[in-house]
Amino acid sequence: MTQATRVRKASKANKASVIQVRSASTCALVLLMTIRLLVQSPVPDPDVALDAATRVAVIEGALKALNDVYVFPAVAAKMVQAVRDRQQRHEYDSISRLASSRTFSAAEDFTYAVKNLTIERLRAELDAVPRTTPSPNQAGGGPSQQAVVIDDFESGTLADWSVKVNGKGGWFIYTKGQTPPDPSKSDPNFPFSVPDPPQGKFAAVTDMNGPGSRMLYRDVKLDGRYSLHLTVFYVNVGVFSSPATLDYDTIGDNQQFRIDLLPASSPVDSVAKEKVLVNIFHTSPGDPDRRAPSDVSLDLSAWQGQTVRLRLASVDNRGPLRVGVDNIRLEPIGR
Ligand SMILES: [Ca+2]
Repeated sequence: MTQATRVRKASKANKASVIQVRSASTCALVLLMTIRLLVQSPVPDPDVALDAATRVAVIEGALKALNDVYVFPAVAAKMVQAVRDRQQRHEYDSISRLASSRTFSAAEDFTYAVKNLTIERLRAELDAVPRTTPSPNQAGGGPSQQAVVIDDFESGTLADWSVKVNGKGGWFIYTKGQTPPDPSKSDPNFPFSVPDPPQGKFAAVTDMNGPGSRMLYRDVKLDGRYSLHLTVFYVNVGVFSSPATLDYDTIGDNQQFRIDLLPASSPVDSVAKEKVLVNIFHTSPGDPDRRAPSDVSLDLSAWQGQTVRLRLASVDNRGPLRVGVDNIRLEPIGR
């Protein structure tokens, strides 16, 4: 997990700018911003004094809201821990007052206030950058919902992902389609040559200097009805074949790129039907040897409320199959 903490805007072309909370240390920022924004709230009512018990209630409310609404549960857990650590160090003890437009008298009120005011005021403060996932309180017809960016790779890292590689090569961040991200892991006999990143400056790509199987995956909490969208491309030197395995070290050919949704509990290298919720994309024998960057999408509303695993896998033992992805996002459905 990167330690870089960033709250940033999505591309201007896509007005659906999105909060990207990228590290455990961001939790402290969110909480402090929450309290700071509440303190700075332009409301006429006098401040409310925060005694120790009330301060704890605010923190607990923020952590509960985080767990309830944050889209990446593993990240949320680390963020919660970061706040717990700071709490242990008494770093929040100096916060003694809270501005309010109402009188909060119970912990439940603070929980409500944190859940509702935090995200909304963060949005206003950050030039209308929307939340990472819809608040349950707005799911039934509140303001129009914004896309949730799972990753556009503009962080320049794969720190939010897990990678499993068998054999040669790997998943990389790249920025120039004619420049291998790691020349030592790129086959010079078939030089790296893929489209430039289709969105922004960075995208994710596989490169290799020999046969292998390379899986890129992360867990996503679907806190509402969404359709998944991602920009997908590939450049294939070999001949496509699609056996029902991600094992490259087989007697037969295995040359394929597939994207699947798995239960979070599934083995990351399984393609067994009972281990896969749905296939999102796959190559087939006879497919063209190049795919220009283009959108792939799938309605994920059947898995609303679940934490699922998004897995991108490329296998090659017939020559380099370089695959890429960018601009992975969730678009709300029906809101
Ligand atoms: Ca990008």
